[in-house]
Amino acid sequence: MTEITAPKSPITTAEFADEIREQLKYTQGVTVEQATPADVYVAASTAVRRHLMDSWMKTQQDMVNGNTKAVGYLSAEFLMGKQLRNALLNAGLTEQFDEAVEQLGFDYQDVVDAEYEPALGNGGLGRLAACFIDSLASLGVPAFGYGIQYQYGIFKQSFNEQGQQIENPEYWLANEEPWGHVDYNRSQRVDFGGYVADEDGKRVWHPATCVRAVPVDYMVPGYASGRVNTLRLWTAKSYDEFDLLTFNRSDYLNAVRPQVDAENISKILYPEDSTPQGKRLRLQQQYFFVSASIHDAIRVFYPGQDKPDLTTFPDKITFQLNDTHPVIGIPELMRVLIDEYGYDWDTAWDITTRTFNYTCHTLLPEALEVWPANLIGELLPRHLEIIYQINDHFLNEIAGKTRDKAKIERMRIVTEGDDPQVRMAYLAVAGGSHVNGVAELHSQLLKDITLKDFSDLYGEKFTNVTNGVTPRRFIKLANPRLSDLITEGLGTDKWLSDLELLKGLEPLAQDDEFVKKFAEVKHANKVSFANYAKRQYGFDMNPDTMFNSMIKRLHEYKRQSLKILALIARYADIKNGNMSADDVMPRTVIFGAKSAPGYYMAKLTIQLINNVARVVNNDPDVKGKLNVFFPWNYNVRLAQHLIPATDLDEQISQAGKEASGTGNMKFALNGALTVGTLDGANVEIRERVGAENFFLFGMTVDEVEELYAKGYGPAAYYEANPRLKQAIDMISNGTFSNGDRNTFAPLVADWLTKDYFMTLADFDSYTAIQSDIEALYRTPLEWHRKALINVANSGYFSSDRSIEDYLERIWHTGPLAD
Ligand code: GPV
Repeated sequence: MTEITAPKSPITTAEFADEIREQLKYTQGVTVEQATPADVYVAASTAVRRHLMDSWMKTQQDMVNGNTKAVGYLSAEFLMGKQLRNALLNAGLTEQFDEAVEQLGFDYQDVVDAEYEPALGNGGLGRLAACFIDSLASLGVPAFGYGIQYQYGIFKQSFNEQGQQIENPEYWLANEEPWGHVDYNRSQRVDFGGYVADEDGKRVWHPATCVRAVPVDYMVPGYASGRVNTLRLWTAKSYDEFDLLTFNRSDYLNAVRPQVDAENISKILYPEDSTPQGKRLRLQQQYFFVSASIHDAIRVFYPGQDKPDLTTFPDKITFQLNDTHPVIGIPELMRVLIDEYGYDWDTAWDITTRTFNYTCHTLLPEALEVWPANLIGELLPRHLEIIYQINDHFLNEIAGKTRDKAKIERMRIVTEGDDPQVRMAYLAVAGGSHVNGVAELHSQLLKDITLKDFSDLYGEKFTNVTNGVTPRRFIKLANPRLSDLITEGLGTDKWLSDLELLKGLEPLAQDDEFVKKFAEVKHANKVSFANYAKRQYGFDMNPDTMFNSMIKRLHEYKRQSLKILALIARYADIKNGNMSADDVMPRTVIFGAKSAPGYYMAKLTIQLINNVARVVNNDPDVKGKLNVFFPWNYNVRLAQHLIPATDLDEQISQAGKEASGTGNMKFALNGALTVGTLDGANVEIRERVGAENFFLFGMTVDEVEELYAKGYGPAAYYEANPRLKQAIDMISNGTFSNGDRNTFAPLVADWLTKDYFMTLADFDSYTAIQSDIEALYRTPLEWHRKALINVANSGYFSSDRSIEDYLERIWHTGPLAD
């Protein structure tokens, strides 16, 4: 007997169909006959939202009235993915929806497809924020996600004839958007610019301009918790619609200028990932959402109070800083406490440092945000004063802890010199209670290298919380076949809220019949993906080949180039007849990646992958043996389709560079085997699933360091390995550029002279492991057994577990009482 605990609404299909009809009629004003799938999508979404309303309101009331500290997750990115299916799941309305929509004469897939994906994030960091707010709600912890409702999310990617990336604006709000509720009555004023003056012994900020931050609220329904939290995304509006006087003089553009300037603040997401952009508008964005959120939290937790006792603020809410983007919140809270509420410095500092905590998501020192003090002074003059004061206090404090002058100098929050810079990561460590990295190895390296001086003096602040992913979206919604099989195997569906229960599948890995069922699920998922890829992209994929995926942002440190070089080497082997047809294990290699628009090397790598795909896929000599596909515009939706269909997953960054990775977790949970380096969370995945169930290759962090120290010369590797040499030569001689030798010359030159991430040095061990991979794949039962063992041992990588770690180690709060 299988135990089913998933939420199920008592509403019948007929009743839900009536609710959809009613929405169509009274909200949208169309009949069922006139309605398009997009209309039905809006109507059904509105209906689901109504079902969640009571829980949402109750959660908010309990949060304000109760005494459980809330979590405010401050993040410039929330990469939510589509909402409808997730809301249906948590409202217990999935079946009713599927049937009701069919009864109304629509295909439910068409209805679900009508939803635009809100792509308000770049990659892992933004998706992590979305997983975290899902888990917070599912655990019943009162929480706000605070961010920006960008009008344009991450760009829509396409490829031109030459295989180059083209960025197109993604106006996701072009159609009716039923999830966000624009709450004009809860808006906040955010000031900018101007000057600070001494008045009655106080510093008073006289801003030059202000914008209106209007909250757009999204429900964040928990799974089986009865709780619905809020994602509050701010949108920028002008206070003055336009200047009538100017308009009457027919100077239209100048008349609407204030409006344009204000609304520009939430216009567009910066498409940079792990590389900070020192842009004025970006700093405005950061301050805009953080200032609005802090004031919002005071409004929520001290309703109607003119003189609230803000010494209790850290007991009401704890703010998690998702990387350095919201760190301007530290001087902002200081300013609010001192200037707006009259607290003295020490009290304000005590409140502030108890309120904030900081998560760092990188190891690349160049990726830590730094702002010119001049720019901060121009936009936020009072904050700059406060930052300097924090810096002074901080330097005094550490002078009491160490006599090492050089160390003290290195730890300045604001650098000295003509063009002083504010180091936001340092400000975050000084101004908060805890600092965490996002995987064991990452947190260790933060302490040992990136933030060593700080961990020497403030060791107690440093901790680790390994990332996780939500099993609701990334197993249940993405992989219904596997979900059913897991439930069958465990005899319960409780694993969806307690993912460690997957461990119960381990004995079944010794049951050949169960392993065969597991293999059938994978195959069916591959067939589905092949159909999807045909429909969406026109690709012809053979589900009887190994599906080998590499999906992530295009970054040199992630080493897509290692994959492409190995692939070219394989192509050459087949073409040269170095491998007999029988030796070749047929593979379908699938890439998904966006590059930052200004990242030249990354864009050239995209172009190379596309052209390798073109040549390989059109070469009759390798037909049936090797195919390469690069579906454009990789996003959450594509991830949900591709991950369940993947046999082999690539996590091949240079050791010591990937903070954690979260794709690696999604793949392991969906029964893919990983080929990877000892980097980020790969280390912990391998520990849990077992070394024999993970394809490890490449240098370790220590070996990388040694090789840098010794002096790394990539050309020697090129000369020493004929397969590597041939692969690079093929790129140079124009094999993938219609004979043109210049197209990819910058890539080749970089590999041969710099190769900062040591792609060439790891080529040998990467290609060597391929024979292990292929040998195993030839015995499907053994392959799938190992894949199942991966699933069984990956329960730790639920974001529910990450949140529990945050609760225990950092936030010191928990679920609301019932
Ligand atoms: I810094 N990450 C990201 O997506 N964008 C950024 O700007 C920065 C980090 C990523 C890391 O690269 C991943 O290793 C990590 O898994 C992810 O953040 C979530 O922690």
